[in-house]
Amino acid sequence: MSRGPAIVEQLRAALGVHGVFVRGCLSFSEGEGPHLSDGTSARSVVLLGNIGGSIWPAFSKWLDMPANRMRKDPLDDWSKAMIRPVASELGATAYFPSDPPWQPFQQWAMRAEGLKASPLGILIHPLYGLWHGYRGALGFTDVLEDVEMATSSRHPCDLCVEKPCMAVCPVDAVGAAGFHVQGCRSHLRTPEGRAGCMVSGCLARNACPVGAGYRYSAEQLAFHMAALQL
Ligand code: B12
Repeated sequence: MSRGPAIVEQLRAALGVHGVFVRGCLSFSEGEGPHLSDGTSARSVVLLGNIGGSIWPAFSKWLDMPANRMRKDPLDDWSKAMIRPVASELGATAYFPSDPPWQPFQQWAMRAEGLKASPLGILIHPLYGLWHGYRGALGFTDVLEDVEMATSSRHPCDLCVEKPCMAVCPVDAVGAAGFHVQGCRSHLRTPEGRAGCMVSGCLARNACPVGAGYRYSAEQLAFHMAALQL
């Protein structure tokens, strides 16, 4: 019997209280997966992440503690503090999205959850829209079988005729040519950007009609925008 279901259960029990969800599981053929801490290649990866503002209550409480207020990358530090202990219990190698070398989290999510890219560059989920992200992933030496996870082949952007995300960016940073990072960042430093996107979040992301119920709170939006501007 595969240990997959027991691992998923243990992850849910350890991380669910922090708002971190098991998002998907994918397997690799020999030598194709990311490096494990023992130097071999992973045969499976389990993706962990937030759905809507699920992590915000636990993370903001942690961030309020005096020892955490001055951290440079608090969300990365928090994610590591939550995920590393359970990775160690399971004998898994933990990967984090912002740690170099960047692991292909979005490719993994496309494979594990069937997600597709939105015009913003971030993946759109049929239910959660653009309001989700990845907090870490765990690599295992074996293929985890019998793990039942939801996947979707539907691309919500195909059904969206108006595509409001592509019309609202004041500096056209979101367009057919992809996301223009410098244009976005320069705008965020202007008085208009500081009073607009920096306060209420990326206008293009906010304009997406999919998963509006999972939208981040004003506080969380401002936190992510501040991180993007750095
Ligand atoms: C570098 C990076 C950025 C750069 C983008 C530079 C660029 N032009 O590529 C900057 C700092 C600008 C950025 C911004 C944001 N990012 Co970013 N970013 C990353 C990071 C750390 C590495 C991407 C990468 O190169 N991976 C390496 C390659 C090998 O992996 P890959 O899966 O094959 O790569 C895919 C991406 O490169 C993607 N891609 C191509 N062009 C762009 C452009 C943008 C803006 C993004 C986000 C992705 C993207 O296409 C590739 C094929 O699938 C990833 C984490 C990760 N490890 O992947 C997060 C990540 C992609 N970002 C994420 C997010 C949420 C954002 C922001 C919304 C955050 C914010 N503060 O608002 C913004 C997006 C701005 C917007 N359009 O609204 C999420 C996306 C989740 C999702 N739903 O898909 C990730 C996965 C991090 C996470 N913790 O979940 N990001």
